[in-house]
Amino acid sequence: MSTTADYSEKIPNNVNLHEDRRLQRALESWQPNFLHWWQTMGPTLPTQDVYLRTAINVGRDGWAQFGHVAMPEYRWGIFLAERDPGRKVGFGEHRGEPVWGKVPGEYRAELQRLIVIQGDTEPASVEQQRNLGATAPSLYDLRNLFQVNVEEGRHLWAMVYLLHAYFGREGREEAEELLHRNSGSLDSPRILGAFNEETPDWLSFYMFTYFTDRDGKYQLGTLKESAFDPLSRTCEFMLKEEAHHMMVGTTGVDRVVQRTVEVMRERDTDDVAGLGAIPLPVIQKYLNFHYSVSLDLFGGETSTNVANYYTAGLKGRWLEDRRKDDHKLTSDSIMVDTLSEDARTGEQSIGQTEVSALVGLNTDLRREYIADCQGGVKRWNRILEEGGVRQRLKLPHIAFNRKVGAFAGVEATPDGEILPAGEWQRRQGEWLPTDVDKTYVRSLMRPVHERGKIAAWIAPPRNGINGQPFDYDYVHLA
Ligand code: BYC
Repeated sequence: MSTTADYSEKIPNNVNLHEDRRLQRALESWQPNFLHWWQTMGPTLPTQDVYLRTAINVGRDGWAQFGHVAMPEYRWGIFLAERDPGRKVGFGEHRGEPVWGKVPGEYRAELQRLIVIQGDTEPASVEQQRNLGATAPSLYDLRNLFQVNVEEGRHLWAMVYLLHAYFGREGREEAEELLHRNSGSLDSPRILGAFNEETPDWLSFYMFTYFTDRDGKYQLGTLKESAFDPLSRTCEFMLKEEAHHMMVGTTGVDRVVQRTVEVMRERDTDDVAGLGAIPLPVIQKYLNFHYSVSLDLFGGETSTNVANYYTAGLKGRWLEDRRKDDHKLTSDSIMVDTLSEDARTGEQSIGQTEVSALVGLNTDLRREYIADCQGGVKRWNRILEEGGVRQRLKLPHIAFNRKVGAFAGVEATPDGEILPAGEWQRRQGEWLPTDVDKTYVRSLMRPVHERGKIAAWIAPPRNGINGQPFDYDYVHLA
């Protein structure tokens, strides 16, 4: 493997694709299907070119180049992080053994499933965001949207490479299916719930890139630990690109909050609806929605799937090598959130219960994620505080609006109070965006496609991209 990508090839790669003609041919025959998918399901706004980052190298210094690119000609490629020849399995029953360069027969089905689920999310997000270009608040934001989109496309390539290279005919069939399932489709929806939701406006986009892309960060972090070395190295490189997606979400919400604070101060009112900014209670409702659907992406609080993945060495923990235990967890336990029912009164309450650490691994990962999400809320609240505003944003309770896991069967408030079904129906508009809220947010979504200009509902960014100023010509529209 070389660290620099070979761009003379039809498919840029650093995996010596030319040495395996069969694989190269198979991927080259998938390529037009991918491009067809991009043209029909990808960004709808016509552009001439976009100032994009393209991965060129996986080495430590300088891994990407920037330049104006016509999007359909973007060089989607296959990049794996450098191989560590001495790498050993870090956890589970194979701990200490050399990592695997091929898929062990006994773990084939599980590995394929994990790769397909991961692969399915990438094109799904592009589909969800396809119409946002038409309402971008600035050329800077438009460029960031497209950067996220092309990189999610590349992440699809990353998973398709693994399917083609290591899973034979079944892998090739799964790669086709990744282009056939579509976000929100009634007949063949995307696999995970959050990826069938709409991203109809830019507040949703920033919340999605903050909360849902962050699930991606944590899931990729656990797959990076995998004993299946090609998966590990693929995820390691994807995480590099993912950092920009996090930045788009974090600073996007920053800028919305910032602008709301400015308008609240200028007009000396909490009620900024009608004044062109997004009211804090609406921001809170969007946050509640995106956070709760993203919590679902971690699976159930307890899961035998995840216990098996860990024991087999397929999927580790977040920062596995920093954990101070035996990395096998066969005799450890963990407290997980649970719903219990009073045998006498039938009353339900939220509590905790002790389970084997292995079956509680989804909870372990979700906790790492929640702690990270608190960081965003803290910084948004700092903006409120510095702006002299007394309201604060917060993460809703873990049981709020859940469709997967222990709390799927109950309705709880953002404070964790369990509600009778009728009351939830009546009150959910206090906590989740209503049609009125969504219509208001959408009414603000008018395109600002002029260089150096920005929509009134969001503050400009502090920094441009790659050292360029905010008023740079990031996108040339068609
Ligand atoms: N929706 O045993 P359980 C990203 C199913 S995001 C629908 O608790 P497990 C990105 C589950 O499949 C990261 N179904 O689940 C972000 C199982 O079905 P079966 C994506 C769900 O396996 C933004 C059953 O319920 N990567 O990269 O422990 C933009 C019982 O569940 C859901 C991954 O997720 C759901 N939310 O954990 C672009 C990594 N949750 O077996 C990209 C790979 C669960 O009974 N996936 N189910 O038929 C995994 O690690 C695991 O499969 C999951 C689920 C964490 C998803």
